[in-house]
Amino acid sequence: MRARVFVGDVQGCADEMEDLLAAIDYDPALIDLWFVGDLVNRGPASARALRRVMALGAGSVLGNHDLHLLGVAAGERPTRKDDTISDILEAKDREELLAWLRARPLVRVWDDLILVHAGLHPRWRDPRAIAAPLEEAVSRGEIPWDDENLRFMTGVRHCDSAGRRPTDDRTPSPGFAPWDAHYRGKRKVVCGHWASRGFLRTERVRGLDSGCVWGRRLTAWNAVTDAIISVPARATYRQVR
Ligand SMILES: [Mn+2]
Repeated sequence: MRARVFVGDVQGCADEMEDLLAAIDYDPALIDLWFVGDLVNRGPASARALRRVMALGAGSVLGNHDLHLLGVAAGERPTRKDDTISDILEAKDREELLAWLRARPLVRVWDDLILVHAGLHPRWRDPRAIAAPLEEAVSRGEIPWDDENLRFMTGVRHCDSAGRRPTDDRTPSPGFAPWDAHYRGKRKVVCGHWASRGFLRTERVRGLDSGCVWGRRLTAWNAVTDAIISVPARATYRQVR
């Protein structure tokens, strides 16, 4: 059986991705490779990272930074001063790169696992049904920026038992908890997005954002063996605020 291996937030850390592929002995014939999203932005080599994932034939769900790139490219979102996506926006193969991203799912479900960038809402009984119309819209180039479900799956950290999110996600008031405190689904969730929380292993969650772009590590999780392999960042590309 092909091993399924999941990789945390790359965010343009293309060199570390190469290090990690070597560390897991990546062979496309043996390993089904998936990324948790946020392939681009904040790191040094967004275009190279994205091209490499495409060339590998690997899968990925969309993260908030991937959506941001699509929004900037479409002229729907302003660039931010710490964006590092100009290499993609100015690339000859820009349309190819953007088209590939637009065709990515937001949620991928297997019998035993769910892959999503940030997390799942406590009241979603069927995350695929929630994601499908959103993916449809993204694939048409019509990103529903204000859709609460889209914002939740690509951006949640804390929420309450009804899925409401705090005004201040960094220091939430009592009643809010990490989203997975409310998650009761039978499938294990593989996600990223929360670098300050670091690698997370609980009964129901594998959180793979170990902060490579912040100078920490890039992490892979093997779903068959439940083993973790990680490589160190080669540099601190962004300072923790
Ligand atoms: Mn993210």
